[in-house]
Amino acid sequence: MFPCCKMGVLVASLLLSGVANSAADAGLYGKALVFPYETNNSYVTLTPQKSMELKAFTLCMKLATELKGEREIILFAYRTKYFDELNVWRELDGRYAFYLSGEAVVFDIPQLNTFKTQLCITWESTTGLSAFWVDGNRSVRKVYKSGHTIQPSGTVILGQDPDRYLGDFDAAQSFVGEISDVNMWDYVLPESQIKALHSCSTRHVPKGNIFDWETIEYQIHGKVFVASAD
Ligand SMILES: *[C@@H]1O[C@H](CO)[C@@H](O)[C@H](O)[C@H]1NC(C)=O
Ligand SMILES: *[C@@H]1O[C@H](CO)[C@@H](O)[C@H](O)[C@H]1NC(C)=O
Ligand SMILES: [Ca+2]
Repeated sequence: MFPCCKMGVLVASLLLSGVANSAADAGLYGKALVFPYETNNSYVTLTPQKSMELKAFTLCMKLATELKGEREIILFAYRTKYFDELNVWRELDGRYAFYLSGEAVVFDIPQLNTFKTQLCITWESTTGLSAFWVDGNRSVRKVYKSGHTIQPSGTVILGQDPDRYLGDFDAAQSFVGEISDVNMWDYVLPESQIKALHSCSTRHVPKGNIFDWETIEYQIHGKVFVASAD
């Protein structure tokens, strides 16, 4: 059985790895990041394998949270010095959105919940076609920011929304729950591969060339725990 298929029931195997400014770690195969508290200082930075100057992407992650109601939740933040280049949110009104330095494109999809949901986002600059995918099922497509290029040399953060590089976090926007299987490609994966990722038949899915959860380079700040996914 592949670890990606196992539900993240938290047992006693929590490891505290929250030493600020510790050296980067690598590889989270079979693991989940647990954000147990609402804080303004706990987060994880991810180091991409290649430049994030992007004219297309597929971003996938598995998320579980019990946050609900009128609450913004940051799900992914990629920020350069002055701009939010790619931020993914659950908005106050419960819809989901991503922002490419500017206004958002907003989608009405099923809510995240206490069980793992595989959320993917695809975007492609030439057409601007964008979509959210929930457990392998695609939302309606929207046209957003055609011709745009995401800029390189920023930092990816899980758990907090940086209003400046890299700080001004707001606990009321932080992520509380579990994140695993963060994978990202610099192109749009076909539907068959996004569905295969969800059903764990990943043999024919190329590994993420920006982030690959099996080898991902990450650094934990504050109270974020690495736990076995099973
Ligand atoms: C962060 O949270 C702590 C504890 O709740 C609080 O004392 C502090 O002022 C907060 N810092 C910022 C920058 O909001
Ligand atoms: C996705 O689609 C499948 C097959 O159409 C369906 O069984 C499943 O419930 C859908 N999942 C979600 C999260 O909508
Ligand atoms: Ca903010």
